[in-house]
Amino acid sequence: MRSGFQKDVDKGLSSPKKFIPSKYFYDQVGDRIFQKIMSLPEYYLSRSEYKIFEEQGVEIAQALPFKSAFDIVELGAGDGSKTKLLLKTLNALGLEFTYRPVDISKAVLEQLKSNIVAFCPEISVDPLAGDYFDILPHLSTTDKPKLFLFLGSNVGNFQPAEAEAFIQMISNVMHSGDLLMIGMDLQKRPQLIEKAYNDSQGLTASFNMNLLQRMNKELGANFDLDQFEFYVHYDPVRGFVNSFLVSLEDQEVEILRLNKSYKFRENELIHTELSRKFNEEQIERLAFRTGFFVRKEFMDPDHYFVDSLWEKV
Ligand code: AVI
Repeated sequence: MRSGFQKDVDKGLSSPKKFIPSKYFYDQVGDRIFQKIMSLPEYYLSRSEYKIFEEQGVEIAQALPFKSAFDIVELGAGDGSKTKLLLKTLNALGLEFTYRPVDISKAVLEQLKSNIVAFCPEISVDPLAGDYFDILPHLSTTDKPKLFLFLGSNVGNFQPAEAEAFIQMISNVMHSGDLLMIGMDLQKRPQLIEKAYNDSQGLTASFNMNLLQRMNKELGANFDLDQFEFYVHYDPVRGFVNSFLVSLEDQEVEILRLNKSYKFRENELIHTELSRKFNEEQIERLAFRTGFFVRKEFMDPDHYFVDSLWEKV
């Protein structure tokens, strides 16, 4: 049977406009490159959101209406470095909650749990291992109020219709009065945004190129990395950063595990990622269309990034 990666690569490279979903950036090498990207001077996103949690934890706590114990369910928690700041503040203010990070990987969750417990042993952590689609429906059966977290501008990596469908899926398991906090990167000076994805050290380029390396390693492909180039473009009208790998010549690549060859024309593009930037109106509209109203917004001092707190109607 074909793996998800095999199916997605075949689908993407057989399409008239070639693409590979950006979720495949994150193998071990990709994870390491992404960690480095987050420390780049140009990549303001992580720092901006970190500042929000560092400086506005008390205000976030004050915006939570829960009168009894509640669950904090985090989708895509990563290493929890931002979330633990918030959890510590909520705990120090005497709020009673259980932190329930959701991830497909048990190993990631174990690591995350020990990070949180080492940072603040009083926090109760109850990880949920599995696919979002399997886990979410079970959550609606516990009657505790819930705060969902979907941070880090991860929502920006979905196409607009997919983002709406994903939020709708979360909304469907929520009860009236439950909350969802979404981290979104805001539209700002185009040069600043473009630089975050076109860094001087070429880390984002390697992050993209790693997709080719990953296909070589895992699927027995024979991509010649010198025959592809990274290209990124920000469209300030739509708020879309689109990343691509460009074929530098007419070439044919064989992928052994797929028993197939794929032709690339000179200058043909493989779309690798959308990193969407939002404005206020789009945020309000997305909230409204998925059954929420915007309760409060938390921004960093430069107003680069927002953690938008939505209440389920
Ligand atoms: C994970 N995600 C929000 C990052 C972004 O900014 O779209 C991934 C990334 N791609 C290039 N640099 C960082």
